[in-house]
Amino acid sequence: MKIKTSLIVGVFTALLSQMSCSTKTPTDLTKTSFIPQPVSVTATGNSFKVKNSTVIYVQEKLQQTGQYLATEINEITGFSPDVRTIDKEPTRGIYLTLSDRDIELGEEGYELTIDKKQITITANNAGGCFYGIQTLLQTMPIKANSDELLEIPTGLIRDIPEYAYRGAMLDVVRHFFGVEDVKRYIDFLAAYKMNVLHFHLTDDQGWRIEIKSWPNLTTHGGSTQVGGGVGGYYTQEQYSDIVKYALERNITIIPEIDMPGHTNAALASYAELNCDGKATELYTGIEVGFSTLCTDKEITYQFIDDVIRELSALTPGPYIHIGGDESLVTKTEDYIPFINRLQEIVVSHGKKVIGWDEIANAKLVENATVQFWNHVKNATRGAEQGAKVIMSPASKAYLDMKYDSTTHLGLNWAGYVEVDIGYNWDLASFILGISKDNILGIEVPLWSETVTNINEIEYMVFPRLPGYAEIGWSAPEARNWDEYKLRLAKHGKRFHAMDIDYYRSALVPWE
Ligand code: TNX
Repeated sequence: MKIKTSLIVGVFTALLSQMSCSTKTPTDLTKTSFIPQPVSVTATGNSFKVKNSTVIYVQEKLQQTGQYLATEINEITGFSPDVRTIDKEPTRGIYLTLSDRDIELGEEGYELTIDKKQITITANNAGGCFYGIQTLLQTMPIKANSDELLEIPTGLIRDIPEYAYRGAMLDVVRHFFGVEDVKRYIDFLAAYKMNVLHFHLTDDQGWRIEIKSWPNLTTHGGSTQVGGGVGGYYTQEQYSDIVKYALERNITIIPEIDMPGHTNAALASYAELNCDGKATELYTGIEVGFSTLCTDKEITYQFIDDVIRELSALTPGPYIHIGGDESLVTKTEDYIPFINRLQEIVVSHGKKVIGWDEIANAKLVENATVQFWNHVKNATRGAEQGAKVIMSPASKAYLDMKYDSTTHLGLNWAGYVEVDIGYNWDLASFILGISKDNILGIEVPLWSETVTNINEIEYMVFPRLPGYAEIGWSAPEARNWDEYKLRLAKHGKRFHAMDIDYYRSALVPWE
């Protein structure tokens, strides 16, 4: 009899705890696995309920940001929240507001307050608000269960990025990717608070951006890719559409025209750009370092001026990337004056120069930025000239490096980059003598010799991208692999729900 009673009590308790488990409100904000890790998260133990009637209130200048949030909430819940412009603080709902009193938040910081009745995101700029939204979205599932109320734990988050430049590169030359694929890539960056897409638009295998004054660049030069496929290119309208899409997500597009090497597609399209006056054949292999513009012909500089002029007019962001890497068949005595003159052309069109680390061998113009990828000496030379450095060390940050010897895609010339290798390093201690003051931020390039479609992009990008985003956003003291891998594991569910084809690294305890 005694046994029976305790059994009944036991079963009853188990049932009760199961019931309370399935309907339990998530009330501890500090338990959310945010990536990147915010500067501070405080929980207040209650919850905000997102309902069909929830309204998004915005200040005048934040209408578009509010609309973005409404679309995201619609994707998650199926609700269609109203976005209303308001000029004083509401008493309930979600409120996006700009403040100019919180100087500490800088250009991109934000404060997110979640109360029982109201969620408020405050920032100095729309960009900061956008990041507050990204943090808020990480408190919600990618798709909510329709029969469950969406509840968000209450608390306060204050957050400011460590570095101003947090980017990824996409090589659309070796294999071409259409506008929709590029937009999906941009969405990935935005979700993890990255703010730059470096667009590698020209190389030996193709020219991917329409230049109206030199039409053969795309009609001929854009007509193939690695392996001999049909290639492709963006019209100027398509490029502008991508720029706009990125801008709405606080992402700056940095277009790259790689010169004087990596130019076979241009050399094949216009005979006059070659020193011998003969057009080359189109190229579909993956060797590097065999092509060069003819640095002592005047037409070369006319060509560059036209290209940079058209591209600058299409690009609201401050930078043009001039490449400058692996110009193995350009003599040093030609390379240096060429880069010097090229920089002047960029400046004359009102843009700032970025180039791969080799450009530090030339005399850098004011405000030039050097992108370190492989040569420590070049990065140091750049810093000595007063240039800022973007950190993209191939051995840590190349998204086209294989995870391990069994990875079916990617290259391994810089080694294998498992998820922990990609995460476990710090920008400011990577190169002796290059400290935080010299560094603009991080960029992770995805070269596409072996990557042919969006699923393959996803496989190389995930799950490494969130870790790079965290390196750029969160202070090194706040980062540690053993703790990070648990948060990353929780994001596996998000990748899955977003239909991202990610690499299931054995180092991460996926849920
Ligand atoms: C080196 S990184 C290159 C690219 C290749 C890449 C492959 C750099 C500036 N140049 O041309 O695509 O390696 O990993």
